[in-house]
Amino acid sequence: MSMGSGSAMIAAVLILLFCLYSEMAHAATYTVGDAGGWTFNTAAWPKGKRFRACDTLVFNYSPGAHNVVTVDKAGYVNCRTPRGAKVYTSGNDQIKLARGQNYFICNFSGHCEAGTKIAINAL
Ligand SMILES: *[C@@H]1O[C@H](CO)[C@@H](O)[C@H](O)[C@H]1NC(C)=O
Ligand SMILES: [Cu+2]
Repeated sequence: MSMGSGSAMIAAVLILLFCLYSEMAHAATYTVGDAGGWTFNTAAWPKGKRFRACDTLVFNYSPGAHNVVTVDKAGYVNCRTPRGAKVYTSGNDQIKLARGQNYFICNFSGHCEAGTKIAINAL
Protein backbone atom coordinates (compact mmCIF):
# COMPACT_ATOMS: atom_id res chain seq x y z
CA MET A 1 0.00 0.00 0.00
CA SER A 2 1.38 3.43 -0.86
CA MET A 3 1.64 6.22 1.70
CA GLY A 4 -0.97 8.13 -0.23
CA SER A 5 -3.68 5.52 0.01
CA GLY A 6 -2.81 4.80 3.66
CA SER A 7 -3.29 8.39 4.72
CA ALA A 8 -6.41 8.65 2.55
CA MET A 9 -7.82 5.69 4.46
CA ILE A 10 -6.98 7.26 7.82
CA ALA A 11 -8.62 10.51 6.68
CA ALA A 12 -11.73 8.58 5.65
CA VAL A 13 -11.94 6.89 9.06
CA LEU A 14 -11.50 10.21 10.87
CA ILE A 15 -14.27 11.80 8.79
CA LEU A 16 -16.55 8.87 9.58
CA LEU A 17 -15.94 9.16 13.33
CA PHE A 18 -16.33 12.93 13.29
CA CYS A 19 -19.55 12.69 11.29
CA LEU A 20 -21.10 10.23 13.72
CA TYR A 21 -21.07 13.06 16.26
CA SER A 22 -22.04 16.02 14.12
CA GLU A 23 -24.78 14.15 12.24
CA MET A 24 -27.06 14.13 15.26
CA ALA A 25 -26.80 17.91 15.43
CA HIS A 26 -27.10 19.16 11.88
CA ALA A 27 -26.27 17.24 8.73
CA ALA A 28 -28.04 18.13 5.52
CA THR A 29 -28.37 16.24 2.24
CA TYR A 30 -28.06 17.97 -1.13
CA THR A 31 -28.86 16.56 -4.56
CA VAL A 32 -26.10 17.81 -6.86
CA GLY A 33 -27.58 19.72 -9.80
CA ASP A 34 -31.04 19.47 -8.20
CA ALA A 35 -33.56 17.86 -10.60
CA GLY A 36 -31.09 17.93 -13.49
CA GLY A 37 -28.66 15.71 -11.61
CA TRP A 38 -24.93 15.32 -12.13
CA THR A 39 -24.31 16.36 -15.72
CA PHE A 40 -22.78 19.08 -17.89
CA ASN A 41 -22.73 22.70 -16.68
CA THR A 42 -23.02 21.78 -13.02
CA ALA A 43 -19.97 23.79 -11.93
CA ALA A 44 -22.06 26.77 -10.74
CA TRP A 45 -24.54 24.67 -8.76
CA PRO A 46 -22.77 25.16 -5.37
CA LYS A 47 -22.94 28.96 -5.72
CA GLY A 48 -24.89 30.64 -2.94
CA LYS A 49 -25.23 27.48 -0.85
CA ARG A 50 -23.61 26.97 2.52
CA PHE A 51 -22.20 23.52 3.13
CA ARG A 52 -20.95 22.02 6.34
CA ALA A 53 -18.62 19.14 7.05
CA CYS A 54 -20.59 15.87 7.10
CA ASP A 55 -23.35 17.12 4.84
CA THR A 56 -24.11 14.49 2.22
CA LEU A 57 -23.99 15.10 -1.53
CA VAL A 58 -26.13 12.82 -3.68
CA PHE A 59 -24.90 12.43 -7.26
CA ASN A 60 -27.67 11.16 -9.55
CA TYR A 61 -26.74 10.16 -13.13
CA SER A 62 -26.96 7.25 -15.52
CA PRO A 63 -24.08 4.87 -14.84
CA GLY A 64 -22.12 4.65 -18.07
CA ALA A 65 -22.95 8.27 -18.93
CA HIS A 66 -20.93 9.82 -16.08
CA ASN A 67 -18.97 8.96 -12.97
CA VAL A 68 -17.82 10.83 -9.88
CA VAL A 69 -14.14 11.13 -9.05
CA THR A 70 -12.77 12.72 -5.87
CA VAL A 71 -9.89 14.97 -6.89
CA ASP A 72 -7.67 17.70 -5.49
CA LYS A 73 -7.63 21.35 -6.49
CA ALA A 74 -5.26 20.80 -9.43
CA GLY A 75 -7.44 17.93 -10.60
CA TYR A 76 -10.48 20.20 -10.49
CA VAL A 77 -8.83 23.12 -12.25
CA ASN A 78 -7.06 21.07 -14.92
CA CYS A 79 -9.61 18.23 -15.23
CA ARG A 80 -6.99 15.61 -14.39
CA THR A 81 -7.45 12.51 -12.27
CA PRO A 82 -4.76 12.16 -9.60
CA ARG A 83 -3.23 8.73 -9.00
CA GLY A 84 -5.28 6.75 -6.48
CA ALA A 85 -8.37 8.94 -6.82
CA LYS A 86 -11.61 7.42 -5.57
CA VAL A 87 -14.08 6.67 -8.37
CA TYR A 88 -17.84 6.27 -7.84
CA THR A 89 -19.95 4.65 -10.54
CA SER A 90 -23.31 3.64 -9.02
CA GLY A 91 -25.38 6.49 -10.47
CA ASN A 92 -26.69 7.26 -6.98
CA ASP A 93 -23.56 8.03 -5.02
CA GLN A 94 -23.84 9.48 -1.53
CA ILE A 95 -20.66 11.22 -0.47
CA LYS A 96 -20.03 13.00 2.83
CA LEU A 97 -18.20 16.31 2.71
CA ALA A 98 -14.93 16.70 4.56
CA ARG A 99 -14.24 19.98 6.33
CA GLY A 100 -12.59 22.41 3.91
CA GLN A 101 -12.35 22.13 0.16
CA ASN A 102 -13.94 19.18 -1.65
CA TYR A 103 -13.51 18.69 -5.38
CA PHE A 104 -15.40 16.30 -7.65
CA ILE A 105 -15.24 15.76 -11.39
CA CYS A 106 -16.60 13.32 -13.94
CA ASN A 107 -13.50 11.94 -15.60
CA PHE A 108 -15.14 10.74 -18.81
CA SER A 109 -13.27 12.34 -21.67
CA GLY A 110 -14.29 16.00 -22.06
CA HIS A 111 -17.01 15.98 -19.39
CA CYS A 112 -15.13 17.88 -16.71
CA GLU A 113 -14.15 20.45 -19.32
CA ALA A 114 -17.87 20.76 -20.14
CA GLY A 115 -18.66 21.62 -16.52
CA THR A 116 -19.27 18.24 -14.90
CA LYS A 117 -17.23 19.38 -11.94
CA ILE A 118 -17.89 21.00 -8.58
CA ALA A 119 -15.80 22.65 -5.91
CA ILE A 120 -17.32 22.95 -2.45
CA ASN A 121 -16.01 24.56 0.70
CA ALA A 122 -17.54 22.84 3.74
CA LEU A 123 -17.44 24.84 6.97
C1 LIG B 1 -10.66 8.02 -14.60
O1 LIG B 1 -10.13 7.62 -13.35
C2 LIG B 1 -9.77 6.25 -13.29
C3 LIG B 1 -9.31 5.97 -11.87
O2 LIG B 1 -8.22 6.77 -11.51
C4 LIG B 1 -8.68 5.98 -14.31
O3 LIG B 1 -8.36 4.61 -14.29
C5 LIG B 1 -9.16 6.39 -15.70
O4 LIG B 1 -8.11 6.25 -16.60
C6 LIG B 1 -9.61 7.84 -15.67
N1 LIG B 1 -10.14 8.21 -16.99
C7 LIG B 1 -9.68 9.25 -17.66
C8 LIG B 1 -10.32 9.50 -18.99
O5 LIG B 1 -8.81 9.98 -17.22
CU1 LIG C 1 -19.57 12.68 -17.31
